[in-house]
Amino acid sequence: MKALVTGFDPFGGDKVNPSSLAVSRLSKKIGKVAVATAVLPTSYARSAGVLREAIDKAKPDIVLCVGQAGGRPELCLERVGINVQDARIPDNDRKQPIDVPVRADGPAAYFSNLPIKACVAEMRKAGLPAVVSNTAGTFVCNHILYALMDIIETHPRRMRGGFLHIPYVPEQAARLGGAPSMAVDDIARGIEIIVATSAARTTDIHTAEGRIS
Ligand code: PCA
Repeated sequence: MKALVTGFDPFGGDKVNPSSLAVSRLSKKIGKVAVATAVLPTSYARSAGVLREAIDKAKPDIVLCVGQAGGRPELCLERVGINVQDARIPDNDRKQPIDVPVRADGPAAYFSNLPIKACVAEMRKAGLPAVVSNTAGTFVCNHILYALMDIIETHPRRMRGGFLHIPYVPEQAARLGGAPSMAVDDIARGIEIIVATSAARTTDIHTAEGRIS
């Protein structure tokens, strides 16, 4: 079995993006799963094309895209990508779309088809704070989750995919004062647990992870 794990390049004036830092630390093999990695540009226009090329090259069974959600305190495994782009800040191409669909004729949303609740349970068992998140926002990370699931939906090969939002790393939080952070090795461990759990099972567990907000 093969997995592709992607991170993003830095955006919004930051010098690092913890997602690509964590992805660069992954083992080449997680159990029996061979792991390929790629870094996507934080660009609405270019990210999905780079992802598609990486998928064509790696031919993965599982695709996990990872991105920074500065300010979130936990590993957030996303449930859904929505068909909207609404940027609060410009992307790395200085583009700032407002209320534009990811795919004009696409469905309103796509759900991740990874066993997200089982993955969250396994991360917690390993001592990592993790949650199921019901919004990936409306910036490039939501865009890529939607685009990934759209690729999977229309691809001849069966694949499963999802998206992990991660906190700042301590070196970012040290500059920001008061922001929650997580060590990059813990983030990498969380990613490895998601890959291993997704490889081990196709169905999810039936536990309540719903939230009021
Ligand atoms: N986080 C941004 C895009 C790239 C990244 O790492 C987001 O949450 O949309």
